[in-house]
Amino acid sequence: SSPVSCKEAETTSKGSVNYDKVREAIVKVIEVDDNIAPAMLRLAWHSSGSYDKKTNTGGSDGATMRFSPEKDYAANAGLFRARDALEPVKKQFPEITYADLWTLAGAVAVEEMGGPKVAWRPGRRDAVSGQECPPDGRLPDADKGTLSGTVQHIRDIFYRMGFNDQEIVALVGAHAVGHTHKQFSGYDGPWTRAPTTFSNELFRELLENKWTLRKWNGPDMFEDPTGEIIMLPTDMALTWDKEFRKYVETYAADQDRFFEDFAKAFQKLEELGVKAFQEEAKKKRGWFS
Ligand code: ZEM
Repeated sequence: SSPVSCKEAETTSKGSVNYDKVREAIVKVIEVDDNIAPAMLRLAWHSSGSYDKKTNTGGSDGATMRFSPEKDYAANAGLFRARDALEPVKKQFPEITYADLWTLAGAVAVEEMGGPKVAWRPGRRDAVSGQECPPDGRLPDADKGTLSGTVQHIRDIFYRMGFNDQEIVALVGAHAVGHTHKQFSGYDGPWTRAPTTFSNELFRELLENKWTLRKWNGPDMFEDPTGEIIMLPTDMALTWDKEFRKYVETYAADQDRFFEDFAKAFQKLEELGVKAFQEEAKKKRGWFS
């Protein structure tokens, strides 16, 4: 008998999971506190956005953010809120993997906030230790000090995952929902006045409001004339770079188009590096393509 390989030691969701029931349980968690929905969306993004195309490492497969060192990376500060909120759902449905649960919660959160339906399918494994954690530094910083440096950084990070400029702008449209938190990132405030409604409002605010650098002793950040809503340097950069701006304008004018493109890009994000899906695609392609 052969020794147990790493792969066999990992667990996958068992066939018996009723995903509609899991969806309902996630919805119930959101109904208790709708501020958790943006945090769930961010958990799904940060567990998936660690993917590196070249080495085919990182990504949602494994749910490695349960472990150190990944859970302690500065970029992931505050995401314990979403992980903890989903723990009772995992207890109720122990057969689902964390990796499937977190990505499903991201899709359900988008839908519950009034966004598009995101196609989602199960098949992600759970790693059994932090050994598979991706290295720190794979998620974007909100500021690289200069406009050109910040624009280049956004492209470096998202091209590494396999996204193009249009997909980048669509994905960052998620900042229509949620808040920045002083205690987690140093930034402070929501991007829109409807932070639990998924919409194209980030793009409309970017183009139609007046943004100036906030005068405070926190990190460089932009605010509107009321000081109540904010933009990160990376958000502003989408309007200052000519290529990015084209898509900001398209999405500001056409929410349906934004929803369609976001749903596609977000499904792609959640499926980056998922071994079961890669195997399936390989089989489908066959030998010669
Ligand atoms: Zn975010 N994001 N993000 N993002 N994000 C924050 C919060 C949220 C960047 C970033 O630095 C930050 C994407 C892309 C990028 C969400 C979703 C998605 C915060 C505030 C920061 C600093 C964290 C805090 O203080 O709690 C950067 C630099 C990005 C790319 C350039 C993409 C892509 C997302 C989803 C598809 C969401 C929903 C939040 C709000 C979380 C919450 O707790 O309310």
